[in-house]
Amino acid sequence: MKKKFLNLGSQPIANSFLPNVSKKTIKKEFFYKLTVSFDDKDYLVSVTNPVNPKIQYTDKYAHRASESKTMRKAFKNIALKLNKRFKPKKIMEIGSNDGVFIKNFPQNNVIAIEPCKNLAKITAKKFKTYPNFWNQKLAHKIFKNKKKADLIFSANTISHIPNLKETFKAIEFSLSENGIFVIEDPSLSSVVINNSYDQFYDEHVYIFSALAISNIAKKNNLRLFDIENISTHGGSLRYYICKNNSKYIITKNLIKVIKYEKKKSLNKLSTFKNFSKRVEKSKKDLIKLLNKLKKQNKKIISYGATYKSTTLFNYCNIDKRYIDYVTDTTINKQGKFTPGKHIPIISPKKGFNESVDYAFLGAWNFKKEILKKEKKFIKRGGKFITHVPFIKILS
Ligand code: DWN
Repeated sequence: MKKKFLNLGSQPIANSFLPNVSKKTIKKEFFYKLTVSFDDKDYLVSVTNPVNPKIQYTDKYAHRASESKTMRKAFKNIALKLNKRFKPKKIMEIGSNDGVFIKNFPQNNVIAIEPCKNLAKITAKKFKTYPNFWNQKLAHKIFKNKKKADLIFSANTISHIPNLKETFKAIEFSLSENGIFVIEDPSLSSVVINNSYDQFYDEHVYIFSALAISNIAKKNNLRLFDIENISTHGGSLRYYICKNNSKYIITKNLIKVIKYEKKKSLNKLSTFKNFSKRVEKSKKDLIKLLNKLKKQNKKIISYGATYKSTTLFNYCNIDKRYIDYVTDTTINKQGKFTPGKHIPIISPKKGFNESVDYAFLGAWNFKKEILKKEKKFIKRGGKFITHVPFIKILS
């Protein structure tokens, strides 16, 4: 039974960056009540009332997976690793975004699934691309009476799909006998430990745990056989799933992770009720710090127009009273305004300059890459603010 444990208030669609802030544009903005629930039957943590995917994944989808060096490197490494371990001949990626993963494979061996038409157009130039949502109908269209996939990969996508039964049934149909399904998504343990409540937004219908994924796989004639902790997106889990009667046996690492999650009580509602209290404290502490810095006439910006910071700004009611503007390297975000709080987004070239005293880390999951890149800012006394795992000024 699903029980609500977190209320993040009225939220816009996380990637609905506004082209302008005219009354007409603002009037049309869509908001929904974002609450998060825990299901004590299958241990799934999910957005209680998911938003219709058709209003999320449009032909103007903003996120580009290849925007950060960290992710380009991460996808290259996993592609090499999967190639070496499983030697797949037929590869499919669900949620191929701008091709940052599939570009590491020979183009004739790859099928890309990407419902956002502006992104599907990019991969279609080189790879067989289906600009559709993943479901059983599409799976039958691609694989019926054809060689099945040896590797199906999906990063930061399966957690975005409300109907897991439909998704996993379509996967089971599409996999070869010893084919493997590899997914990676932000991990529930990292969200709880980091207090990174901004990982909850309309697209992140689920924040998975190994316990939950294991349950979903079992219900669909599949099984989780291996797992890896990875550092991307603030701490993610990479799940290795195969058909029930496949040759792969459960690894020691998976047994260890399942044990760890039980020790962290990720299968108990009380864990998430405590988490919710820490989220409320984080909001209070952040506003207190921003008020103090504004009283000292400090200029504060936000670094990275992330979907995550949409949740945080709207939950904490942070707007231009605190944040002058947001800088972001993604061209199609520059010149726009953040969803809900309408803070202007400009290029780092234009906005990350001597006038800035503090930069809130909207893209905290790239802290290492950013601190390395912005050494000059830090040297001249500029400071970063983070909320993960608690509110602090990075010295
Ligand atoms: O799950 C999702 C993740 C993978 O990407 C999607 N649902 C949506 C999106 O979420 P996000 O926007 O929170 O993702 P990122 O990758 O944390 O976004 C980073 C943003 O920061 C990008 O817009 C690029 C920008 N950036 C920057 O301006 N300077 C990033 C780096 C590293 C930089 O140095």
